Amino acid sequence: MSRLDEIANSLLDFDGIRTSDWTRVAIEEGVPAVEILNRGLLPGMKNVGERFRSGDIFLPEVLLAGKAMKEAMALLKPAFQREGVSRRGTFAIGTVKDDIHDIGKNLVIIMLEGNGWEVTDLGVDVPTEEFCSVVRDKAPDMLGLSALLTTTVMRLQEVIHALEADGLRKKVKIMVGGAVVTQAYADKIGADGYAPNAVEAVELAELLLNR
Ligand code: B1M
Repeated sequence: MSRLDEIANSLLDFDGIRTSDWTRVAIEEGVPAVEILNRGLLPGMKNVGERFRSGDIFLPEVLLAGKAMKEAMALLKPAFQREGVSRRGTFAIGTVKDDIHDIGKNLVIIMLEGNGWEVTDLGVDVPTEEFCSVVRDKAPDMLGLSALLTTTVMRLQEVIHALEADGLRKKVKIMVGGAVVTQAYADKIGADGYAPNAVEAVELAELLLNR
């Protein structure tokens, strides 16, 4: 079994120690961070999600897998930075109000930082007003909004409306993402862009910055 399969399987076993150990081994053996992410951690987490949806596993197990993924991502962060390039722009990002999912957002952050962006992480369950005050006070080039639930996706539009009402909308480019978000929804609410994953988020951020 390859290192990357070991990583994916350890997530399915909710075994954070093994996930971190195999991630460390892969890094030491020179496997690029993006490979460890795309061919180890992400397939493992996808399977966890599928098993959760089909009722094979329950929330405590998902939490354990999420924690294992977070720890492995912390190990990958320096590798992403080493493999990254020069400084780009500034990016503030958070998960919208009533939503505490942050694994995907944190991945986006790691990839952005690894590609030279200066990122402010606003965290999870971020009130709409906080997104507005960050744009007002910190004037980032980009604002990123993440939503994972059908019950929180409407917050994306809420933030855009609030920025418009405060006269701030034109001051920042807005990127949205998260499992429940689609390109069609992003277009409908007037976001500047949508990315389905962390790799494309970085590509899109660069595109939007230069637009
Ligand atoms: Co939650 N959860 N969860 N959960 N959880 C989902 C999202 C769900 C699809 C599971 C399911 O039913 N199959 C479902 C949502 C259903 C829906 O609304 N359509 C769900 C539910 C229902 C819930 C609770 C309501 C469960 C409950 O309490 N009954 C609850 C809600 C809590 C809340 O937020 N208020 C809940 C709780 C949790 C945990 C706390 C246990 C844990 C979160 C831990 C954490 O994040 N720290 C958790 C997890 C882990 C999941 C699943 C299994 C995995 C999510 C994940 O991390 N995926 C998830 C099932 C799934 O998505 N398959 C599920 C890996 C991650 C890398 O992908 O987050 O999609 P993702 O991010 C991607 C892209 O979306 C994109 O790039 C990332 C990297 O490629 N992306 C962006 C994300 N943000 C972006 C922003 C961008 C651009 C791209 O620009 C700004």
